[in-house]
Amino acid sequence: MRRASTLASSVLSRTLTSTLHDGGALSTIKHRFLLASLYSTTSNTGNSHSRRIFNPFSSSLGVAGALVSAAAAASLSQDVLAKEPPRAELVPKEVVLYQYEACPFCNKVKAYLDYYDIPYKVVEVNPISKKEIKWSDYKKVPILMVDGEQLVDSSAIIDKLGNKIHGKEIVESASDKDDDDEEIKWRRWVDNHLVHVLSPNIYRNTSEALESFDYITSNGNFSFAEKITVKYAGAAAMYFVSKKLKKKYNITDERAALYEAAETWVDALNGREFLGGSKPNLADLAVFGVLRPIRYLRSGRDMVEQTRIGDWYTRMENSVGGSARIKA
Ligand SMILES: N[C@@H](CCC(=O)N[C@@H](CS)C(=O)NCC(=O)O)C(=O)O
Repeated sequence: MRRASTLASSVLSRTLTSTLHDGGALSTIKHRFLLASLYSTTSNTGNSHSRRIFNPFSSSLGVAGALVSAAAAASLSQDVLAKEPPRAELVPKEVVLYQYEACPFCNKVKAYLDYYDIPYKVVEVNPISKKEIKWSDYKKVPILMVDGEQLVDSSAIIDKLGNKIHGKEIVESASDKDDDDEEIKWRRWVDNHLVHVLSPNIYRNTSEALESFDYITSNGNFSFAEKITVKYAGAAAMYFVSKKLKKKYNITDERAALYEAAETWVDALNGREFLGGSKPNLADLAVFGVLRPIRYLRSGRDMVEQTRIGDWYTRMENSVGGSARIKA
């Protein structure tokens, strides 16, 4: 009990202290509590629907949503479901993702691995101790180990892995490419805009903050004492932090900003099934990846009810298919 209350006050004080600092501190908070855990699942199941059902928030509407998605999947044409798996000899032998299940950047990488059916193991990092990545100089997640090589930073990971599995010698990264490139432009929009709209939404009020932390603590790597304390202290702290984040990113109405982002994305599709045309490209995978952890939270359900994004999202679920995750 004493340990729990000490932990709670330490969590709170760390979080609140961070709010008094500048943007770097805000991102620390985001990492520790929001992104860190919101986007994860420590369950060892490898299937995207079970991942959603595992989400405690998906209890009623979420499960129904997953079932509807499954039915929609079954009715989709083979064309949409067809993927282009990499040549077997180019698939890495061992891929390990160090992640927070709820981290949008980690989920972006997972969407890529799932889409290309690249088997990967997951190591869920404890966002407080980070002991699982003590061996690395890089202190954020995702970290992707590919046959012993450490890759960091979600967009760079995807570019480098893409070069490997598509057999490209020259490492071309997103930052080398032109701003006019549509795929690049929207990948940048995900990193520079979309991810910042998510936190104020999932911590919008006390009930949504608790819903998010219930998910975070149920799926992240926390000790028993941390689970209890982080859930309540974190939810309370993030409720206040999300107000700060709104200011930082000039968001007045967080839901309006989320809906606007969803509509902006649908406009970008311009009637196409995917931004990539008949198949998802890296921008489709990035948008899908960062939205996946919130899809069956209140904010994600609202987004799908209030905007036109649902059809594209369902096409993406079907196209990405089940998780390629294997047991660690
Ligand atoms: N630009 C990086 C951002 C990664 C990032 O900020 N990750 C957060 C988790 S969502 C993190 O690890 N923060 C550090 C922390 O938790 O202390 C990427 O795209 O991978």
